[in-house]
Amino acid sequence: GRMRIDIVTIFPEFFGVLDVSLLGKARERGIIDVAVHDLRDYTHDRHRTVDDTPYGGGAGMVMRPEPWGEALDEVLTPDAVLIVPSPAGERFTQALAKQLATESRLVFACGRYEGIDQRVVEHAASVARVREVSLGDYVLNGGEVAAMAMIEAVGRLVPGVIGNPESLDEESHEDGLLEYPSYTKPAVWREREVPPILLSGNHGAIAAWRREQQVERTRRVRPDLLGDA
Ligand code: 6GU
Repeated sequence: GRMRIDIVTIFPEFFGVLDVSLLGKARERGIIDVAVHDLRDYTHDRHRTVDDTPYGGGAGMVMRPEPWGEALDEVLTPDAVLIVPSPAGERFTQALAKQLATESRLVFACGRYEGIDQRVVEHAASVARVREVSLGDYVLNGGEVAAMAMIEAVGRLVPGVIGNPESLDEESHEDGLLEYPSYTKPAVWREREVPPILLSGNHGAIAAWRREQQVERTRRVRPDLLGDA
């Protein structure tokens, strides 16, 4: 275990939720150390300006490089991976989450508006490893919610965060398939029965049924995951 996460954002209060649940406990236990930094603390003008109009014209605002430069000078060390959430980034996957979970230091640069001046990313790449990462093909207002999703996906893979690590082996995406459906007591609820095979005690038959459910569900809702097979 033991991971340090720094987050730079103009909305530090967004990250209050990291105090609760699984990640909150991991922080209390000292496995994950999170520090949130307000980008506006690295401005020097009266209005604490972080954005300006885009060169070349166009809609929206772009985050100015100077406050980002000063913030990253403070938090970005050569051993860190800088993650820049962006709809223009590579796709975030369980494989990337696993890779990031082995790092000792992650820095998240949460941009708003139409993004951060690209020179910030280029400069950062001369200091540390940089990944521009997207959650998927839709647009959020800024990187904060995306960073939160990535921190949760990565954080739960850090050794010691989850009590029962075997539970990680049976989830969606672990074997390239979606998860099988789950049931618990009562055995009949509102006249709906739990699939009888799950009550059979036949562990081989149960494993085969679950695999069949995984394949069927994946073919129905995510055929792209199956490829040509
Ligand atoms: Cl990482 N950022 C933003 N702004 N929008 C997104 C995203 C990230 N991933 C999907 N949409």
